[in-house]
Amino acid sequence: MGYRVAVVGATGNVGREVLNILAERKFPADDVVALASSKSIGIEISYGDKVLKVKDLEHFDFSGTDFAIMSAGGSVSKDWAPRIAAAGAIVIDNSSYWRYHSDVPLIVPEVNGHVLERWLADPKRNNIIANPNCSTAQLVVALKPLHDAATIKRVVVSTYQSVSGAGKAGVDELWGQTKGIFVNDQPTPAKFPKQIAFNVIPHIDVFMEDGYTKEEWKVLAETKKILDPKIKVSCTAVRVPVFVGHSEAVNIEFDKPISADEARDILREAPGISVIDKREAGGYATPVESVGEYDTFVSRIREDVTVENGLAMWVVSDNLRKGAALNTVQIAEALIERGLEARKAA
Ligand code: 11C
Repeated sequence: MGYRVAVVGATGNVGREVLNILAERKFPADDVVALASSKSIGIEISYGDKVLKVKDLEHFDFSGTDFAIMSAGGSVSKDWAPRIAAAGAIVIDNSSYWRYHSDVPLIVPEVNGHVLERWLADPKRNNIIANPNCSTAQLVVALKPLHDAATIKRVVVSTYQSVSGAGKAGVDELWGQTKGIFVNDQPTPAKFPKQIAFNVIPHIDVFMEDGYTKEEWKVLAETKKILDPKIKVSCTAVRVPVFVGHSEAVNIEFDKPISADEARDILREAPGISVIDKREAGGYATPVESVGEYDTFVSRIREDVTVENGLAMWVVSDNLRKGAALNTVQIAEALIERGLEARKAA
């Protein structure tokens, strides 16, 4: 018997990508339903070679649903995740709302999928699993195999984040400003705080008291929760005029030596990673090549000679896939691999 999946927030960039990925990966679903708020009822969206009509979240009966994959924003997740979970479905939530709750696992299957075994066996589990921020997901996939080889003490990461991380409004703003500049229209920032076309903006999400932004804090807090609370992380998060694909320049300090050659060999064998690292023009990954891919790409691996036991590298991934939709589907797959059975239809 197959699983019943509800995609909540199905009309958004990430919700649509969840449907694509469920179809592409032939997720063992008997039934997939697209849900959104009442204003989207009846909108048609693709699920493989089928077309689904969006249904109203408010009136959907979740009894019998196995997985609710939510990408509808924090306030919807805050209200709806507990209600859906109480109906017996496992909620896999893309928003940041549940990520930092101590009783909610924050999962990147290649990194801490093992946590799900204990979670599944816990009769008191609250049925909510969180998906990390896109910048964190690709970072921890690349750090994990290196951390296993030589314990990581400190990470300094600068992100180059695409506008799709800010949703459709971000994509539209880059597109509109780029076209406008060619006809001498003055760019009017709306979604972003400054002009994004032909510019970069060192500010994502709100400012915190210590001067870091919330986006930067998320990378720190989530890396600790997923990988190791002892790792120190400093992040500078920057929005760049790229449609899809986040990039990261990462400097890592280990507790013992690890050469660039060793790191390259380790990363080549690691799950979810493609190493593209020729020391020549074009011998590295850029965000454009990451679009539509499952893997996180690691390039420019070299020893950081400014610290003891240091490495530097460049990490690129499709932020709508590994950073969001793909990871949620992989969490559902990881639960099935660990023995979760489909519920009997209500
Ligand atoms: C961005 N990383 O690029 C953000 C989007 O906490 O899930 C995802 C925010 C989050 O703007």
